[in-house]
Amino acid sequence: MTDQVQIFDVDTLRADFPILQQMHHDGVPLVYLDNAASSQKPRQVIETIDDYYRRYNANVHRGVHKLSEEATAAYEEARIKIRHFINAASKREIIFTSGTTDSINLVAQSWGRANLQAGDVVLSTVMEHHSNIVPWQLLAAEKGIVVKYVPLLPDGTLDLEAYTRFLRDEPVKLVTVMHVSNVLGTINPVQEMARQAHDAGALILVDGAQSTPHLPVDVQAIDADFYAFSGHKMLGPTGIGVLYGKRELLEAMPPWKGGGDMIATVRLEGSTWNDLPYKFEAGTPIIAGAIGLGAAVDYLTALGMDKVQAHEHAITEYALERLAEVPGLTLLGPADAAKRGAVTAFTLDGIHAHDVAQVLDAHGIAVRAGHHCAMPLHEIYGTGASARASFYVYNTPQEVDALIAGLYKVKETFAI
Ligand code: C6P
Repeated sequence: MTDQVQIFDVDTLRADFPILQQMHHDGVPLVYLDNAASSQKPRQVIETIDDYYRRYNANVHRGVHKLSEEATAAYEEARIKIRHFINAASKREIIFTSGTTDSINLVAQSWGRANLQAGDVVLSTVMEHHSNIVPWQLLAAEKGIVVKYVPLLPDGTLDLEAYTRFLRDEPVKLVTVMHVSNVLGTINPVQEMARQAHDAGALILVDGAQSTPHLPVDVQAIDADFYAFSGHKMLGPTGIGVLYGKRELLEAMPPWKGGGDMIATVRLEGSTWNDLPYKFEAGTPIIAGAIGLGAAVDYLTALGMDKVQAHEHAITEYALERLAEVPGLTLLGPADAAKRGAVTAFTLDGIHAHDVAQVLDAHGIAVRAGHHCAMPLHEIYGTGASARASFYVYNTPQEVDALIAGLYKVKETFAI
C-alpha cells in the first residue's frame, strides 16, 4: 500500500485540516481514526462559517435588508449544492434537519403516522443504528405497527433471501435500511433492495449516514423514497443534516414540527402550510450549519467522490491485511474489503474495548470503543462492545501502521 500511486495528494490535503497539525498529547502526533463518529473539518469549511458570522450574519427568508438577503442566498445555494451532490431531481426535495437521527424521526412522525395502520410491517435490519430502530419502536407503541428485522449471514452481510421472503410473506409498507454499516462496514445493495421493496408495494428509507461522506450517492439511481444523512460526518459542521424525499411523497406528508417559516397562512381557527421544503423547516434554521455543509460538499466534489471511495478502499484493504496479523484480534463484518466501507470494528481477546481505546489514546491514536449505538448487533456477535478504527480522506497507510503498533502496545500493557 505504501508504495502504491496516491489517488490524491494526501499531504497537501492534510494541510487543510488545522486539527491534524496539532499534537495529541505532549509531543505525540494525532492519528485520528474516529471518522465514523465525526470527521474533522478543513479550513475551507471553518472559514466559510466564520465569514457568515463576521460578514453577513442575519436570519433567512424574513428580512428585506441586505444581510438577510445575502444569508438567504447562501443558505439556498447550499441546498442546491447538496441537491447536485446526491443527484436529487429538485432542490425542493432537500430538507435541512439537524442530522440523520432527526431526518429518520421526521419520516416516522410525518409519513409513518399518516400512512401506517395497526398490523403494518416496517422492515428494518439487525445491523441498524439505534436511530433507525427506536423511532419505529416508538411508532409501534403508539400505532400498533410491527417492526421486523432482516437477519445477517455469517460473513456480516444481510440475508437477502430472508429479505425477499419478508417482502413476499408480510404486509411490509416500509423498508428502512442503512447503506453502509457503522460497525461491520458492510455496504448493503440498496438499489436492488429498493427494486424489490417497490415490487412488493413498499417504500424504502435509506440511512446514508456512513455512505454519503464516503462514496458517490445517486438517490435517483438507487430509487430511494427517502435518504437521510448528517453533515458532521462529511467534513461539515455538527447540527446540520439532510432528509431527501421524493417530491410527491413530501407534498402529501403533513408537517411534523409547527412554527415560523413552515406556514403559508395562520389564523386562530387553523393554518395552511408553506411549499416544500419549508413545510418541514419550522423555526430559524441552522443557517451557519447549512452554509458550512455547502462548503464541505464543494470540498468533496473537488476531490471527486470516486477518488474519495478509491482512497478509502485502498486504506481499508491495507488495514484489514494488517489487522489480520494481530494475534487474538477478531474483526466484525466481511473480511473482503470489496464488501466494505472505511470502518473496521474488532475485539481483542481478553481485553475490553474501552481499555484498547484508552491505551491507543495514550499513544495519540483516537478510535471509538463501545456499542457504537448498535446494541442489538453487538448482542448477535456475543459482545457488549468493540473497538473501531474508521478512515477518511486524510488518513494514510502510515497511520494504519501506527494503529497496529499501538495494538501491540495494548497487548503488552495487559500482558496478553
Ligand atoms: N453514528 C458512530 O460513531 P447523527 O447522530 O444523527 O448524526 O447520526 C446517527 C447515525 C445514524 N446512522 C448511522 C449508520 C450512524 O452511523 C449514525 C451515527 C456515530 O457510529 C455516532 S453513534
